[in-house]
Amino acid sequence: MTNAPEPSVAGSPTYIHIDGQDIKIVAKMSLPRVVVFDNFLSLEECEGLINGVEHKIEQSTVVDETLNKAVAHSARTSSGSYYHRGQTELVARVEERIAKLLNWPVENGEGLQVLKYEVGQEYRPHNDYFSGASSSFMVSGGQRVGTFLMYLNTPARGGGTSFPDSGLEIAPQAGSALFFSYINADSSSKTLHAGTPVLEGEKWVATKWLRTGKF
Ligand code: PD2
Ligand code: ZN
Repeated sequence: MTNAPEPSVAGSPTYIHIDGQDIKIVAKMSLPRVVVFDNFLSLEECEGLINGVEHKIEQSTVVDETLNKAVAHSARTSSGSYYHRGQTELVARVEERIAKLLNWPVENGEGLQVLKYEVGQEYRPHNDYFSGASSSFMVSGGQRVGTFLMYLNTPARGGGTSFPDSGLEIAPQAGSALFFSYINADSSSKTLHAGTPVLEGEKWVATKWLRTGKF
């Protein structure tokens, strides 16, 4: 293991095979550090992750580091829910696949967050790392160093994940996944990003945040 999550894409393989899943490497970028994958999840796995939380989704929150708690905010209009790490056989299998793909221990990952966006809903530009060195969110696991975002369905229009500093936008496609990392946890990582508004249909994603230490 290295000191940062990173897929083994040196040498430009077109596929990475993990436990019977042929994961396609679609695109990579060095700054921001971004790698896009297709066929990370099967369609059955996408449906399973949605079905497991659909009955209990609630208005999403954002981290307020001043109040030291998660609060509702107009910048994030989606709804969502969480899985604890290893909560179901499916969740454990997906987490194991992420750990192998990114060469990063399962124990250094937060539980999976699942988000649902309806037409007009979005997640405005933000960073996933914590800005305050003394944030209470860092007591367990330390700083976030990477994000692995899995697209669970394909909205008809809109709902891409954009990186405004570089003009990059990833289109959501069921089963595909976006990895980006920010080892320095500051703006030099160029990982400011947004979930653009869904224009038609709905969008479901699952996010795994990766920490420096055991979470
Ligand atoms: O749903 C997205 O595309 C998105 C965009 C930005 C999700 C997140 N951030 C996140 O979960 O942090
Ligand atoms: Zn984010």
